[in-house]
Amino acid sequence: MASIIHASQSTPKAPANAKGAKPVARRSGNYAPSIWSFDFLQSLSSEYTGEAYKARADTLKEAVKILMIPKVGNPLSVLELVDDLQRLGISYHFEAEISNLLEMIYCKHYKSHDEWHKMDLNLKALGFRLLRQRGYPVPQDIFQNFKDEIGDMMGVLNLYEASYISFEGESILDDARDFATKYLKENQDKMDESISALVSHALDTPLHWTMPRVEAKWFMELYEKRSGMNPTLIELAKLDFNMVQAIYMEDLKHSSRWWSNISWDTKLPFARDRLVECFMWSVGFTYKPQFSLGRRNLTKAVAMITTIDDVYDVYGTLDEVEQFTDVVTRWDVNAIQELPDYMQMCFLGLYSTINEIAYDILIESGIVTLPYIKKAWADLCTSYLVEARWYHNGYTPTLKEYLDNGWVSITGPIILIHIKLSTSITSTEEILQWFEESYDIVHHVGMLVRLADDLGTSSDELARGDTPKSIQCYMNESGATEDEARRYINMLIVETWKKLNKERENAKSQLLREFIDFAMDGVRAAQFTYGKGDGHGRPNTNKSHVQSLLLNPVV
Ligand code: LA6
Ligand code: MN
Ligand code: MN
Ligand code: MN
Ligand code: MN
Repeated sequence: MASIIHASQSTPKAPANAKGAKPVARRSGNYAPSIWSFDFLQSLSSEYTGEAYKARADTLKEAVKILMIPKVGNPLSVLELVDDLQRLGISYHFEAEISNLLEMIYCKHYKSHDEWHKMDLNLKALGFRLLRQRGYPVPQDIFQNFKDEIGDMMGVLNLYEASYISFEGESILDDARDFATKYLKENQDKMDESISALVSHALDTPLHWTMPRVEAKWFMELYEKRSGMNPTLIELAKLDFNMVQAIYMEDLKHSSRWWSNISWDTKLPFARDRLVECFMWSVGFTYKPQFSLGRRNLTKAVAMITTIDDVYDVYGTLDEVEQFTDVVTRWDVNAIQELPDYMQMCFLGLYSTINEIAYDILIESGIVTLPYIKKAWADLCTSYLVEARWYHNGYTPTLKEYLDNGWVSITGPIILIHIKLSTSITSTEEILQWFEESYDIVHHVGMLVRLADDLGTSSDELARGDTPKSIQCYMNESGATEDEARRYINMLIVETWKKLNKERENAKSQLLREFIDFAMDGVRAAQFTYGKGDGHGRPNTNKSHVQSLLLNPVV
């Protein structure tokens, strides 16, 4: 394992090591600087803020509610409208209307097996996906004879998309996914251009795994060119995208002021400076305009996580990270003088920011949440320490050992706790109930984000010296090649999604369903961030998406 060792003279002051003698040998991340300056971020502004835009958007929404939704007739056009609204990123304005439409469609066409033979594969598959995504119990048996029902390409494409909303053990859907994937790949040269664009897009990432904002941006362009497209919908979609983007800009500017004030980018130069990339995560988890507080708090959390992760993985000595874990676990500001200089800044920055987040939540909801948040940080640091010990002892864990810790160390739990507490809480009892009900969901999300992160980051991590990740643990215990290990990890991702899908169907309360929707969006953000490499650590990987989602309005 090649690791790049640097002496510490580039830091502001070499931290004293235990014996106070020779300089401490430290690894380096060799991270590229941020590509987004403070001044640039503060200069962002959008024209889409005034009353005139809001009034126009309201008019368009009314037109959709009054003139469009009540007029759709047959089941296919109802489902296509719902699908279009979702893909255009505006379905959240019509939740009640969509619920009514789907309830009607479900009762009439999907509830009773006797109705199924009247539908073609396309209608079955589109309805299956839209209904199951919202928790309706449509069984996989609807596709019992799918191979005899292959007709047009749209049917196969919708079957492909539907097959991702599967549960464990549903072999018809596994077959359907394999079949449709192969069929679409093999027939791509025989399709119309418009369908071929949809198919390539779907084969790259199925809809169920796609970040809603990314899909909206992509789909608007396609929809606009479609014959029979609705001008009201496209105008609303564009306007809404731009108005929501204006809110993101304010959230981002706010976050960037905090990041500049805390000064970690200059005072802790060994760590990644990735404020905008951290903000992208927050949009991934909560894209809806009303969740500004959630996005702002989450951005702070992710930025601090990114730096502290580098302390454990790259910069800190084992003694130092043992000590840091202890101080965070005790949440003891009085212990700060015991820490090396650079860790004093880490701890006090963390301590102040977390206390402030808890304070903001207290103002907003009247509820004391600090005990839960600081416990989450203690758990995170403890999981980081486990990995640091493995690394320093040259130990390769089994895949199971690794993942039992890795779902925590990837920050699934801590991020979801910040989201839950920053979005919708009404009482302490509700928080306690949430902890109980959400444990499995949080576990699955942590696993998925961990596996996606390992696929995208472990090559760089190993090169700089880091604990073996899931791919290497699996190779070590099974003798598999890296390719085989990556395929195995991808299979685990499909299987873990199935568990998460089941949780969505099983969720009894509206609050839990809303939480799972955040959680799934977070997994989508992870698959997006790491789909083409390390989109969090290497700033150019997702630069064009930052521009397209956060900076440039749609025209
Ligand atoms: C991952 O970096 C990192 F810094 C994150 C902030 C992960 C983001 C996950 C979220 C927000 P790295 P490691 C859910 O790949 O060391 O270094 O755990 O993480 O593999
Ligand atoms: Mn900077
Ligand atoms: Mn790391
Ligand atoms: Mn780490
Ligand atoms: Mn990683």
